[in-house]
Amino acid sequence: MGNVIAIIGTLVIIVGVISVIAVKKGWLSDRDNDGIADVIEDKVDDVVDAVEDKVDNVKEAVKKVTRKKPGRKRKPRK
Ligand SMILES: [Ca+2]
Repeated sequence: MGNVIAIIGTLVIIVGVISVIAVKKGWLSDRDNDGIADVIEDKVDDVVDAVEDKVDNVKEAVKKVTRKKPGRKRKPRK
């Protein structure tokens, strides 16, 4: 798991560096001039939105599972 995070982190840094270079060279547009290309910002927004949706779904699912349901008490052992 640590390796996966390291690989993703490395990829993010590489993409970030390429992005900054591409913006500086004028290959990619950058509407807010923060050095991160618009295409990448849009992609990151999409991914963040998707992840938030997934997190919400998981939270809802957990709530459903952990919610106490009336009339579903465990039978007492004899
Ligand atoms: Ca930007």
